[in-house]
Amino acid sequence: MIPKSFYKCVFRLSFYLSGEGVLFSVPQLGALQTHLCFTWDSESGAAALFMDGKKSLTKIYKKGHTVRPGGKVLLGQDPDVYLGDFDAKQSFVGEIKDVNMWDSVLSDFMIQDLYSGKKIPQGNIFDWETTQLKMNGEVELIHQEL
Ligand SMILES: [Ca+2]
Repeated sequence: MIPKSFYKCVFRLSFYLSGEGVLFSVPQLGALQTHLCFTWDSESGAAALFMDGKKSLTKIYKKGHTVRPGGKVLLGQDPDVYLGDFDAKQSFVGEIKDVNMWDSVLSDFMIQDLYSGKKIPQGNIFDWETTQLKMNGEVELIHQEL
């Protein structure tokens, strides 16, 4: 039996590509900002999560799967159908910023550079600075000087 206190310090982050997701157990998110990066290589299926620059064990997820172009990215929502059927109780409450997406797997060093604030080429699928955000519900957009 696992003691109850064990559950208090473990938190799950998951990544989904049509159907079953891949889950990573990580320390619980706290009041301080956390840097998260998820990598997935379609050819090998290698999937890993980086939390504040530290890499998880690699899992194999959807080897050979491909992602079609022209999709949409939803932040802070859990859609039950494509782009819809949202439930306010399942929405993210907190702060999200600097979300970028690349079409290739960044090296561990690049991810550590990102975490430590060094500039690396911005996401080539989308990048936070030039992406048009469309907000729904109670979302505040706050501009911060870097
Ligand atoms: Ca849902």
